[in-house]
Amino acid sequence: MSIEASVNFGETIERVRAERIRVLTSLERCESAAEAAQRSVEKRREEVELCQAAANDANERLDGAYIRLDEARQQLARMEEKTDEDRRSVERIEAQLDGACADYIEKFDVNGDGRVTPMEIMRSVFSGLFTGEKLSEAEHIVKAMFRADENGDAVVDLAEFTKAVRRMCL
Ligand SMILES: [Ca+2]
Ligand SMILES: [Ca+2]
Repeated sequence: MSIEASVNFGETIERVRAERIRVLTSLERCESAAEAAQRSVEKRREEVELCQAAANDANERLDGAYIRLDEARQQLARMEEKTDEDRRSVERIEAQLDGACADYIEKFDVNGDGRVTPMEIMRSVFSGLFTGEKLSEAEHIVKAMFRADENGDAVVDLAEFTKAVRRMCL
């Protein structure tokens, strides 16, 4: 080998060595970058799992809330149904009471003007509507009817009578 050739050979070896070092350094950098990326991916996966667990938990609680809401709605519907029933029942009782009041006024109302005077009540008493022990009941009724005379005109009309009876019964 000539001197020139051996110098060239030496340079070539140096270049190859330098290139090898450069490639190895680059490879190390790539490996550490890959490891960092791997760690980052694992961290992200853990975060995603935590988020999923939180979402599942929230979903379960939401389901529970929906069930409770549904139960509350059903209960409310049952209460409304019951309230309607009660209202209808009260209306029936009121209608019966109003009918009974009208019957009473009619019974005492001798001249048929829709109002009852003390004289008309007394006439009913003496015409045999009330006899014997029923007389004390008649007195009680007369007193009650005078109490029902709200505007003090000495007659009890159907409105006054109905109001008084409702006050006593409802
Ligand atoms: Ca009358
Ligand atoms: Ca009156």
